[in-house]
Amino acid sequence: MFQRESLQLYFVMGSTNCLKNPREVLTEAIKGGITMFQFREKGEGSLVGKDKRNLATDLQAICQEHGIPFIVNDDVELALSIGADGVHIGQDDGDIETIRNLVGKKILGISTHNVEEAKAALKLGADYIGVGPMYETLTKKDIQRVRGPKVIEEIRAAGIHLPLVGIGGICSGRVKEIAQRGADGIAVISAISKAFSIEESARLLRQEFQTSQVKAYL
Ligand code: TZP
Ligand code: MG
Repeated sequence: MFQRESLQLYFVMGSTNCLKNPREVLTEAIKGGITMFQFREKGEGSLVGKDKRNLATDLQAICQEHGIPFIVNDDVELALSIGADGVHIGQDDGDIETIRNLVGKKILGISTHNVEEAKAALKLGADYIGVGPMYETLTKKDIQRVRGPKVIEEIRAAGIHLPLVGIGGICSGRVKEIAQRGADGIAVISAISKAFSIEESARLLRQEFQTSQVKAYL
């Protein structure tokens, strides 16, 4: 069963986001307190085929060892073949209803940008939604316009209580305004993957989130 508490500090990454071995990066991030992990192997220079699968299964094993849910971005086939805990998809990653049926009881996360998409995700049976981009980011090139944390408030005001994480450009100092608007967590790539101390960065982000979370939607 998926628990919204798992979203508190959702670390997303693939090999191209890392300055050293992604296995080490993930291990340190777990030590620092991440609560969920998404394998997002995409973009220029990313691994494909066997190499991608090998990295996925290595990272999955690390997550399993520590009881951290392991989610695969986009690649439903990979997720199913290795027995991942779930899949995360965007608005353009195929027919969401079909994917919901394919993944069955596994966790399904959907990227959304506004109230309409959040409503649709709820209808289609998403277990959680990612909402963004909260801020400008250099990590993803094809982002839609920045919405800011306000969109979280709009989604909650529309009566949508789905588990929700903010994503995009989130770093220490920017966590409070997301937590206070009713998010269940933050999803981050570079603030953890490129940190000087990955463990410390994760610890700080989790602490910042926990101290300002508003639990109005539990
Ligand atoms: N989706 C919207 S913004 C983004 C994704 C995957 C990138 C987030 O990366 P960072 O480094 O946390 O800004
Ligand atoms: Mg996608």
